[in-house]
Amino acid sequence: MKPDLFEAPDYYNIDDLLSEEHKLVRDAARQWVKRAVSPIIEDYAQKAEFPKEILSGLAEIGAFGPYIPESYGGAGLDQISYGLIMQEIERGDSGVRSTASVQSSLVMYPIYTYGNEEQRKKYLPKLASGEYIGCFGLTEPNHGSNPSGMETKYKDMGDHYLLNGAKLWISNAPFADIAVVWAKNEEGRIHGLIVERGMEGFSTPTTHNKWSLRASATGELIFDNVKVPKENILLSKTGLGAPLGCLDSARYGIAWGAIGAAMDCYDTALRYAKERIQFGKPIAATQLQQKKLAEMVTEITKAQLLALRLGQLKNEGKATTAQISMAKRNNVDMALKIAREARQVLGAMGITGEYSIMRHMMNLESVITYEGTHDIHLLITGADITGMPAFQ
Ligand code: TGC
Ligand code: FAD
Repeated sequence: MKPDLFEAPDYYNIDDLLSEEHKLVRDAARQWVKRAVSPIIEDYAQKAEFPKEILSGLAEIGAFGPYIPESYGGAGLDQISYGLIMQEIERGDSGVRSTASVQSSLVMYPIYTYGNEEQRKKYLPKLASGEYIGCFGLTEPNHGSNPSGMETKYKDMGDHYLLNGAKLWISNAPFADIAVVWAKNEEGRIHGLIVERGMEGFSTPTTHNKWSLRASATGELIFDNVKVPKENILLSKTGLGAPLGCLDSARYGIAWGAIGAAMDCYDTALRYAKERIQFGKPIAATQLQQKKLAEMVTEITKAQLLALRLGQLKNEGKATTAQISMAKRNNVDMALKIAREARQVLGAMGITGEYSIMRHMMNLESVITYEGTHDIHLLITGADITGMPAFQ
């Protein structure tokens, strides 16, 4: 793979709207990605393996629980810093950002928000340091976009809960130490349970043959009469709103992360177009390639402004689920379109692992599907503006 010469576009001087802390956090993450992710990520993607050696580095840049208070081991940062960290990590690879998103928003967030003090103290510091890696089980073989139909269930056996069912497409599952699992009780009410590796009847087979997010480990969660201790239930919020609340936080991070992938594709294509000579001049001097590059930087700039405003709303506790959906949908779609265009700017070289673009493009095919598909986010916006949900 080529050396990482990345320079971030900032066409509208968005840096001027960031605080010194935001820039420090962002720059530390950017340097770390250049140093620790870029040199190795293509090899890991080619061999379809997650680079576990980067876990401690992710913890050091504050990627595990950026907004979780320092008293629980988190970085105690605001939502814009969280977004900027996700942007920088996804600039390296969406699969690495996935691991950070799941750990922060889908495992630490529910334990912090819906758990009790004992659970927070037991799990959060270890998750923040990367000593524990977590995963989040919502999707099932028969229930993806409509998780309310989930079949995974648990029974109160007096001194423990008995958990049965299966989850599919679970990021980090193959090596996770703990899983936050959403299951129905005997009355059909959804609860979160913390399941630990090693509990009898709990297994996590790996999902193979992915063309996308190859440097992220994906797997199943199988629960065959798993005895879950009673102290492992998350009680402060129940019902579908509990997992959906976690998704709000993860989708927000993805809205920023997608900008990173898009920036990397744009920057690579711009540099290549200036250097590649055809018909006696750089292809960057042709109108057709300029159209591609000019549209890319325009769309990145719009996405940056959307994410930044959403971050301000999130800091004020005012961002709605529908606003988050709009940003996730828009920014991931923007990044995927840019990856496809950037790939063409590089001609045949664009299909090789010498450059990051094709890997980003393949990764973004998952990002546009997980955390709510492109269609589902459109329907969330539609329901919000009309008051008439059209999911069924
Ligand atoms: P609906 O009737 O709309 O809502 C059910 C209950 O939940 C409440 N609610 C929320 N509460 C908190 N936060 C939110 N964001 C909420 N959204 C809804 C709602 O008020 C209601 O409460 P109540 O008290 O009235 O019961 O539910 P629905 O069944 O009609 O479904 C709506 C829909 C389709 C939008 C939703 O289910 C959905 O978002 N589906 C997409 C599923 C999804 O995103 N799955 C993601 C799995 S995790 C993942 O992909 C991780 S990838 C990570 C990585 O690797 O980076
Ligand atoms: P389906 O719900 O079957 O949808 C299929 C198609 O139908 C889509 O195009 C969809 O938009 C469309 N559709 C569905 N409903 C409607 C409707 N009402 N109207 C119109 N069109 C509709 N899940 C987890 O719980 N945890 C994880 O960590 C996790 N990680 C993932 C990692 C990867 C790499 C991938 C690919 C997925 C992951 N997921 C995870 C699962 C992901 O959230 C689901 O794939 C996603 O929610 C969509 O569900 P589905 O694949 O079952 O598609």
